[in-house]
Amino acid sequence: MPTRPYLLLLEPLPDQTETTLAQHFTLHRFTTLADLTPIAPSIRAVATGGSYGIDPEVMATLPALEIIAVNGVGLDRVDLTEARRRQIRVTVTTDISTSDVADSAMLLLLTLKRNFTENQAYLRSGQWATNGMPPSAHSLTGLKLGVAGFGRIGQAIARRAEASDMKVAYFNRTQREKSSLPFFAELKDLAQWSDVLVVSLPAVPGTQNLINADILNALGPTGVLINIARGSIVDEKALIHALNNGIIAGAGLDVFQNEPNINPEFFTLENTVVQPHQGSATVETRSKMGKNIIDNLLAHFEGRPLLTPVI
Ligand code: 8YV
Repeated sequence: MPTRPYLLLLEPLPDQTETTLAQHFTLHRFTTLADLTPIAPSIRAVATGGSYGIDPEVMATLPALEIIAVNGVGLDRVDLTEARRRQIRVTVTTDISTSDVADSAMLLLLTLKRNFTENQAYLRSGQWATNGMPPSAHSLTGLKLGVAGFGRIGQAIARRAEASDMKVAYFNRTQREKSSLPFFAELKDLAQWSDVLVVSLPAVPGTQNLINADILNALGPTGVLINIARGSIVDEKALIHALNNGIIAGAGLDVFQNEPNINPEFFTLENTVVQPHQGSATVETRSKMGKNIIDNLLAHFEGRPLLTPVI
């Protein structure tokens, strides 16, 4: 029987996914470069998370690498130029997480607007019986929601916002002819128009710190920012300043710079709701993403076309 190809796991996958992978591959879990070095020449495949990617240093130590299967849709931490140069195939979990990530944007928005966190704490501390009702929250109905980045996830957020009776417009690199929603060619104009600005842009060099002080000023003192894309798209210093000084009203954040060692200011900011990069983290979606990883890797090693290739 031929030896099973060596697969380097850079980020843990669901148990079931790892069990199936172990039936077809010799798994090696990444710990340190030193630990990887002896086995590095044998590694032919990598499985990694979208937010984890692969360090250029790690990629450089794998001379036999043929394929990188990304457990996500973000490619900001994979050097695609180098992958192309080395003819390494790259796959992503196209469209599998779209609905969950879009739901996550609405979850953050509703949590913020409807005072969910405060109301739950209020009830649990027994204040309902002693102090009566907490202060009323704010409605989504009629608010203007601007989607920055109108790809699959941005469009799914727009559909959900429309179902919540919000007005929706979008900013994108190019106008989507198929959409009848208002298009803004300038992000600042969209921010000015919006009560809620949702970031669903890809993290590419051109979007780094795109949500800066200027955009936050345009969003204004009643505006809120929701980010379910990548931390690198938001200038966090400017965001923290804006949140602390009433330049914007609040933020709902699933993603941060330097995850998981995020800026500790986010631990205590009152007008902010946060979660640790959970957009696609449901059992159902993660299991489908895991299947996509397995199917792409098996297709590659069995000489069949990849399911969801980027390269
Ligand atoms: C995951 C993601 O949290 O799709 C992406 O790019 O960031 C998320 O779905 C991530 O891939 C897990 O590391």
